[in-house]
Amino acid sequence: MKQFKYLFLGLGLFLAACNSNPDSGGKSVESEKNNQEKAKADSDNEMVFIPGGTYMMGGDNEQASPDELPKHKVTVNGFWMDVTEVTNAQFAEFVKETGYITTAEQKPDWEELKKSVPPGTPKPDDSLLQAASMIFLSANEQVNLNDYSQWWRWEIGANWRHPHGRGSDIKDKENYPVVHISYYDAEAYCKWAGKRLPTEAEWEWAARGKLTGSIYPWGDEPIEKGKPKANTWNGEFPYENNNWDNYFYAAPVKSFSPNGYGLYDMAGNVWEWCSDWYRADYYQMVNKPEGIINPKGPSDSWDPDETYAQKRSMRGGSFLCNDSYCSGFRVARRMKTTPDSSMEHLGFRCVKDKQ
Ligand SMILES: [Ca+2]
Ligand SMILES: [Ca+2]
Repeated sequence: MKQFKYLFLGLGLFLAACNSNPDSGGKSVESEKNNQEKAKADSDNEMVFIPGGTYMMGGDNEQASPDELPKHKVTVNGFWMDVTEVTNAQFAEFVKETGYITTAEQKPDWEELKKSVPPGTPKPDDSLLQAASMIFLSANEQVNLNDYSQWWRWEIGANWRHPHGRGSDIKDKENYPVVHISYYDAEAYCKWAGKRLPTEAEWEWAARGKLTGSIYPWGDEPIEKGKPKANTWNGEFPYENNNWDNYFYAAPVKSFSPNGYGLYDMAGNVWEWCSDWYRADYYQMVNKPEGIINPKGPSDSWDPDETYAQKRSMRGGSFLCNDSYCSGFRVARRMKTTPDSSMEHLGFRCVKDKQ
């Protein structure tokens, strides 16, 4: 059992501290409802143009971890970006049209899975190799912050339609960010929408919201000073959340003020996939006096903590990040996990090239 637990922690765990309701009415009622849902998805499908520019990419304060350094000169071309994380309504539209089935809704393939866990890990029992995803459960007391099993659980039946497991649903949560989305799912959605995932360089440039060298999308004011600025974890993770920002789990998109470009929830709410492979030493590879233009990430992945796993990058932090442990809501903070991972606090937004 212990090995099994480790197996699934290896699946997608990173330092994370840091429906429809079937109508009983006739077809016309159902059709009307579908039209309304589509209209809602369309009206929410808003993008904003992020002008190109040059900036110093990387950590801005003493919280910067080694993979955020050195700060280096990066130029990105202008692009369009979704103003919000992709919502349940938007993702539902995609699924309705394409019949897409997310990674979390499929029985895991052990041959694929074993590439993401320590070599020699034995195959778990078939009863456990079921369609499932990682859900968050708060602890009752202070726990070892290196032991992710204290607050994450591999939950059979958890997926985007059931964010907190089989007993939960997304009824009346059309404008919440879709979660339990793997990299493959995010990529498929963006492609369907005629868009793509942002690079880390684009994401960070956009998150900075016209500010230079600031720690957060709103500037340098600490997260818990002034008014709530993002959906994060207020208190001691993972056992005490005083809900100062009013949301224990995910919040509806646009619940907090946007940044200087009009982008919402670039800090907190849910983590957002980027297109880059993750390498801890990537910034050293691209640190050149003349700078680098439109970096798209390395050609392979390297995470010194789990060298056997190939990981993609994600940005922005989530409702599980607090300042003392994860500080994922800093614009420069990098995070990583394997592309087949799905979790209750992991979603995405898309970008589109200038046309
Ligand atoms: Ca919160
Ligand atoms: Ca976010």
